[in-house]
Amino acid sequence: MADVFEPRDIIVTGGCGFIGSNFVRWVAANHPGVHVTVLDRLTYAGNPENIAGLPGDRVELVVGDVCDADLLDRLVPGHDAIVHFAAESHNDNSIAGPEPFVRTNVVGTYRLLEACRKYDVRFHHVSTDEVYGDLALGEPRRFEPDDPYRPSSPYSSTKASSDLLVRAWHRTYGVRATISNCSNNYGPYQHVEKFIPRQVTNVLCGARPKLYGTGENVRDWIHTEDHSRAVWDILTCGRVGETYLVGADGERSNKDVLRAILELMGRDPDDFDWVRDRPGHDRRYAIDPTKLERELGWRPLHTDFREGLARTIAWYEGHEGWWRPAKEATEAKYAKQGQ
Ligand code: NAD
Ligand code: TDX
Repeated sequence: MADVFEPRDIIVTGGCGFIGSNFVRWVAANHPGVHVTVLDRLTYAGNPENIAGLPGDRVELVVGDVCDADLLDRLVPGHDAIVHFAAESHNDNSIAGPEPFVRTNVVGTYRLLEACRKYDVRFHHVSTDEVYGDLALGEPRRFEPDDPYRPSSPYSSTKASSDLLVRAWHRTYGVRATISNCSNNYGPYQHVEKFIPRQVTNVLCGARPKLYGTGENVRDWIHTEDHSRAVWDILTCGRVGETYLVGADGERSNKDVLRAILELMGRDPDDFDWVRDRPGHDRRYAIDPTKLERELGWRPLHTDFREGLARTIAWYEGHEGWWRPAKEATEAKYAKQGQ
């Protein structure tokens, strides 16, 4: 294990999105001595309500763009670390319109790396297992940190590009950086465009869930709180320059997840529509988290997926005021795509 890094004043980009806001709430609850500055542009995916109610002397929101170099010059000096969650994150959106993905995910990461280089600030880059492409259904192999990059979608190719920038800024300029590549997250505050919240809120609205293609595609699910703990462990105890894969042995086909949602919501498990497949749809993701477990002693705590799913469904049932405003526009976008 590397020397322990003890940050006191961190910037969390994208801290009003799904995973970023869960991370900010987790840090506020578990590390009360740490001050968090959230830098978030508040796109359609960012919602300040996600971090509402946290103590104002410990969590501060700056509304701004990670691509804005002047803003970074004002904001970054004096902080010990940047934890970078901000991104355009939805594959289907990247297929419909890739430009914002190139801008935020590639240029935004470049600007943050330049600020870290200039002000000697530590950087943790939050990335995805999708940079490794996909695996065949049914094969035993899982992704490992040194696997080649083979991204399939505009989204995953921009995340792969940003990972490569981080690796280069570490090697060439000595920026103190770490990278985590995580599998599919689930939990509260996830936007209704994503698979699990879309299906749950469809059922709550009286609409039928929508399954792409054959429904055989496999995703490796992890509760977002386990991801938060992993990011913290890597930031504070990980070795600079290293990549850690984060996953919780949660492989399931989309069809199985959808049937579980319908069962837990008291519906017929076959009561859904098959819709047009995603172009270039990755077949299977699966993470080997051995490095994270061996080096940092991280283990997932949310090991019962069905229970986590039931609690997530209950959260959406109890927070209609949170998801309802985004639902109609999201479904209108899907309808145009035949999905
Ligand atoms: P999200 O779409 O819910 O949130 C993204 C946040 O970034 C939003 O608050 C948005 O306002 C903000 N943002 C977007 N562009 C910005 C810009 N130019 N400047 C400042 N803020 C900006 O995303 P998420 O699902 O929470 O994902 C967070 C990170 O985790 C992403 O980097 C994503 O690639 C990665 N990741 C996600 C998953 C997953 O399952 N969702 C899995 C692995 C990795
Ligand atoms: O309505 C749907 N029906 C359906 O069958 C939707 C929205 C999705 N799907 C399928 C596509 C995928 O196989 O469900 C699976 C999950 O889809 P998404 O929630 O869009 O996630 P995915 O494309 O796997 O990417 C997610 O995990 C990795 C995040 O959105 C990324 O940000 C992260 O990097």
